[in-house]
Amino acid sequence: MIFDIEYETMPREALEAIQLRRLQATVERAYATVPFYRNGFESAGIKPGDIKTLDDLKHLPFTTKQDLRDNYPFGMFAVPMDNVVRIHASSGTTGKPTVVGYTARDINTWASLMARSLAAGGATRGDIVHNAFGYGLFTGGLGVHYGAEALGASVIPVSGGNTKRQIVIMRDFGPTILTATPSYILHLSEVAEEMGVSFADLKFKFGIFGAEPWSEKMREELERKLHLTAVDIYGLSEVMGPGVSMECHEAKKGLHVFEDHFIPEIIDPVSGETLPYGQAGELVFTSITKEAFPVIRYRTRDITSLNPEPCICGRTHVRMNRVSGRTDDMLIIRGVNVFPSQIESVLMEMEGVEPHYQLVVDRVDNLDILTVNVEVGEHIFSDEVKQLQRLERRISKNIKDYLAVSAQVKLVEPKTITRSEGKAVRVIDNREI
Ligand code: DLL
Repeated sequence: MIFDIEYETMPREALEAIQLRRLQATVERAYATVPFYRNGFESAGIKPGDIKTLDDLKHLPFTTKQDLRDNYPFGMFAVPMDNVVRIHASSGTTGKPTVVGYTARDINTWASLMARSLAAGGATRGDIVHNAFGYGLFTGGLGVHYGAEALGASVIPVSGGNTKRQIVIMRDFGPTILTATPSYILHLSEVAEEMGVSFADLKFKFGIFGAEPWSEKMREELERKLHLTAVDIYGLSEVMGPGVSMECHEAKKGLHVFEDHFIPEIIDPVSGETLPYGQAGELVFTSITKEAFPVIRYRTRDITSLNPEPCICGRTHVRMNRVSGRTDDMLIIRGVNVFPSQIESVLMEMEGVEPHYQLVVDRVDNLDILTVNVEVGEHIFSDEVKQLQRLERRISKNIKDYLAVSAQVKLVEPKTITRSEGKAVRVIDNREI
């Protein structure tokens, strides 16, 4: 397997020359083989030959999730089905799933990128990877699996669920790398505690967590509870799966985008204008090496910003700051924008509050009411009602002070909020649209 790690530290100019060649080839092929792209380019009055510099990318039309749905299931594939060796799909919360395909070469590229991601996160050949990302149509399980094998590590394909059995495996097999969604990790640590297994006695060195937003405070909490170094992994099935960008364990400060395969842009989600480095907006990706499912200016709906500063790890690839949320997860409560991850940061500052919460939004008499249900520890819950009410008021005040949003806070009994085995459902929106 070729890992192409030399690209990770390449001087900018050399990297950009490679990106341009790859972009031109991708645009040519998408135009020639996918009617959606050909029609889009034609409506915009652009021919593939017009892409002469990387900057010309911004003249190409965007691709949205709706476009993928309109071409469900295989309409965006750029190769005949004979050449497709794998299909994944993401369920999404509404509408049809988005379906993506991979050629044999795409699978190799992905495995190599995932090996590079795991290495950036601290893994090496001698490691044992406990892979608790779900296997199946979701890209997390198989993505990590192929990457770990390509790296030469030993992978335990436990997937999500059967949590007690997972704890026994962790104790008996001695895995050194843990991969899962942060919300499932919380659940795992809780079950371990119930079973009398302490993470301090396990062998984990690094936790590679992602597939959902998680705050810096949550990182601290997980590192403390699990006795490991936690790093963030990002990706989406439309662009490839996990391994689009990855935090290095040396800096733990933003995720390096694998720019030899993907070109990131940040746009203003309303005007579509490209934004400069440092400014937060919607992340857009163009794939430049994929065969079966190339994406051109795909709007991820994820909110972040890009940081071009050099990193202590030596990688020259631009970093994206951790994703704070999705444009479609952003709650607008009486005109104030708020992401669940911001509420999470406030909650996790508070003594006695557990990292299990859910936000419920209702509309009463045309007013949006945000309720934050949050668990507290056993010892707190047995306190007097008055004390609990005081804590509720304190949390509510902090949310108001930090985020300028009014919320009703409800402390709930330990273990009453549904635990997640994959991505947590943080928001229940009861408002009628
Ligand atoms: O979640 C791929 C993945 C698997 C990434 C395992 C990391 C680890 P999808 O199911 O298509 O793919 O969901 C993609 O999840 O657009 C983000 O909104 C969110 N997401 C993924 N990683 C992160 C992260 C996989 N590290 C969607 N931080 C993306 C915040 C994330 N959000």
